[in-house]
Amino acid sequence: MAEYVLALDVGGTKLAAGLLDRAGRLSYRHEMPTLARQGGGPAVLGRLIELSQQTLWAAGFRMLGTSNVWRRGTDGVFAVGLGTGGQVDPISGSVLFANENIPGWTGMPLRQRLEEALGLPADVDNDANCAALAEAHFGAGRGHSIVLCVTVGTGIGGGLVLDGKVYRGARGGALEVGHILVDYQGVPCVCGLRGCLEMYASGPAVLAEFLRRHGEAGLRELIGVAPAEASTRDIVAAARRGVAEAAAVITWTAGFLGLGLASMAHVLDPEVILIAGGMSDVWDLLYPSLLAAFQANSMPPVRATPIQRAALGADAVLLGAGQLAWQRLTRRG
Ligand code: BMX
Ligand code: ZN
Repeated sequence: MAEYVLALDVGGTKLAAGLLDRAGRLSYRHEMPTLARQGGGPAVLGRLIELSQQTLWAAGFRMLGTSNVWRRGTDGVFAVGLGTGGQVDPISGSVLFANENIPGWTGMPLRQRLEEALGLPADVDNDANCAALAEAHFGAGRGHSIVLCVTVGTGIGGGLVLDGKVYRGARGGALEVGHILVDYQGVPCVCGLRGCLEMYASGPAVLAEFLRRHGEAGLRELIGVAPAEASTRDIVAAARRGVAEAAAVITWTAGFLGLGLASMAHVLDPEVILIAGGMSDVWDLLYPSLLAAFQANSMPPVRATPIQRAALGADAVLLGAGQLAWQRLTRRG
């Protein structure tokens, strides 16, 4: 008899789902694009529910009557855990505020909708909180009691795990570290503020800065891509080929990340800082400038804080979301 929970991840770019067993093994992983700008929040929720059902069906599970368990013979899926972009009320499981990376997500009663659609008890938390929980328990944060995990992808998210528990703040809004202001008169942010770290150091910020510097002609001539098809990946690939203008933008981006991390470290003094999310795939390109900026902008003793690449890769949010669901089942006994 095998026991599972369904783990879900809603990011600005992709939705992911998988089954997690008690030992932390993930299986039946499925993905689909978020298409955040197509149909708004209700459409994203519809796709998430479809992905959930597909994942359960593909693994051979069926919901029998009103049992509140998906069954495959004697195996069962007993709960669902979701990590999503946006600030989440951990009690109601509703989105308190999501920025324009997921339009129409603010106010979405996610726990209630998932419970209705899937017939399973649901827990919901911010995606970066989930990644931090997973890294602290199973990843690069193991053995540390104050772990700050910063996810750098479509957005920049943060999670702080203190003695194994996620710190959520008074209202569920803690660790929105992508919105630390690094230039108060700077670039308008998707959250409505101006000059947020996310506008300088996220994945999309790399492409945006390249365009500010070199325009569409620069994309064609220096990178060799048509502007309509260009992505941050193209800039990264060009930097690796030795295109100096591309490498300079990545260095600039990493510098802002280091600056932002210095502010976080001054507030939190974590034992270790972990960098997760899609941009951690280019760790070798980011790390030297990131570390230099961190050290140049921080005071002793926090200047000595180790900054490391997270260990769980693209599955960190799923592993943490599943962990939330397992924590609920364990509490219930
Ligand atoms: C944004 C914000 C955070 C989130 C972070 C990383 C929204 C929708 N998102 O700053 O809550 O943790 O992005 O999100 O308000 P990702 O989409 O890059 O995974
Ligand atoms: Zn912002």
